[in-house]
Amino acid sequence: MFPFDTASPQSAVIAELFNLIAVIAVVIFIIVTLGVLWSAWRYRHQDGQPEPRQIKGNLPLEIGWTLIPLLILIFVAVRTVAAMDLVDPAPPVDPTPDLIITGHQWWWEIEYPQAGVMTANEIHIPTGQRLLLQIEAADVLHSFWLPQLARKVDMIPGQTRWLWLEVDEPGVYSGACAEFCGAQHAWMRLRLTAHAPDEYEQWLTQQAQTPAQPTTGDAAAGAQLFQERTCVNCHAIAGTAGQARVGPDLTHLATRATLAAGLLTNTPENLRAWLKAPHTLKPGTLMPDLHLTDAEVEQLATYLETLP
Ligand code: HEC
Ligand SMILES: [Cu+2]
Repeated sequence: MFPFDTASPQSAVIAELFNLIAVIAVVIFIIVTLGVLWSAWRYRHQDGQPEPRQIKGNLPLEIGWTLIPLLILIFVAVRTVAAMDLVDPAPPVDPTPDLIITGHQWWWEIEYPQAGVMTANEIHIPTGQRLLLQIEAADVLHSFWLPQLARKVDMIPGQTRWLWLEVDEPGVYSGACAEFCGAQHAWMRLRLTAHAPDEYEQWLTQQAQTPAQPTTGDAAAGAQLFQERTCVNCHAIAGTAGQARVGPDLTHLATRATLAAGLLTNTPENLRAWLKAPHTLKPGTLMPDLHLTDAEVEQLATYLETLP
């Protein structure tokens, strides 16, 4: 979980470069600081002491302190370019993304174009495969960042960027938006689960299913409300008329671990609290408070929970 722990070949290369530059910088810092302290002490004002020897125009010194930093910088530049080449090779000419990630104020849209799966805020991938991510922004600048796995990628409206992503070990990895994007920037969290390949296939197959719409009870009443109470203008649920992409896809909401981009764990109580008063929980969120009655909240939540 510690952000300096690496969990992908790409982040290992980044960490190695970071450590190398940090060591060089610390050594230079120590040498310069000791030099400054020593001269300040050695040449401090003392009565009767003559002016120290002046070194203006000393050719060997001037060549030395130009050449040494130049060589250090060339070394760092060569290592940096080599690391960039390993971490971030150019995408193929006609790229087919495995995932499309779009930053929204304040949540992440996650699409698996080949499987036709849409989800939000929680990425699932198989281990040991190099995936190509297409990175987009819907509204303002965001930045896609999974510290243990890959470099940061600025998300810029109207510009497509590409990122290679690969994870060695199954597990859950945290990420966040790394570019200030408005009031709830801090609650734009990301969660990546890396599965063994067969487990991943199960997850993907499940997500690709269109759930049956309920026909009785609270759940059916909730389905009706979902179409009537403007939810449908912003949210998609597969198998219904709702196909909007203003807010997160809710088809398989019940399978997600969190709500509202990491703000809440996905429990029945939290789902109801969110529908009742999204702005109390996430001030400024673009999900409107629709002043639902407790009965309506209950029906909508039951509906969303019955869609597996
Ligand atoms: C104007 C567009 C809009 C309308 C209308 C709207 N929502 Fe939302 N909804 C959003 C946005 C945007 C978010 C993401 C909020 C965030 O995380 O900041 C959201 C989040 C949610 C979430 C949490 C999803 C997740 O994956 O975290 C649920 C559940 C939800 N809405 C249900 C509803 C229901 C039910 C209705 C109708 C009563 C509704 N919404 C109406 C825009 C809307
Ligand atoms: Cu953001």
